[in-house]
Amino acid sequence: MKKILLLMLGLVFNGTAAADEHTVGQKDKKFTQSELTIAVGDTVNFRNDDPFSHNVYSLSETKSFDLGSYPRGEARAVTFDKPGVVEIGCAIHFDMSMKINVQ
Ligand SMILES: [Cu+2]
Repeated sequence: MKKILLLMLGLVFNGTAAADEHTVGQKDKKFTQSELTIAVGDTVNFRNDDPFSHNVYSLSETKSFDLGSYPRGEARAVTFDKPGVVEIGCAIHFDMSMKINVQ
């Protein structure tokens, strides 16, 4: 019983340990930041601020994902759970790119 309680406390602690949220916009066919440094466990919200659809994806080993394409005003979130560099792009506009350093 004691063990379980300690385990639960540990989980609560880890879950709230300064996990930050960041927002990166997509505006005028560019990511609003070309580079962003975050901590392991942080979440980045990718928000489309253009009047047309964007995509967000990464093929990086540190974090590979594809958020699909979505319209203006919509945001989709990714939590980065491993340290490393993540190269991010938009599959609709090939010259859109940014880099996230997860530390
Ligand atoms: Cu785009």
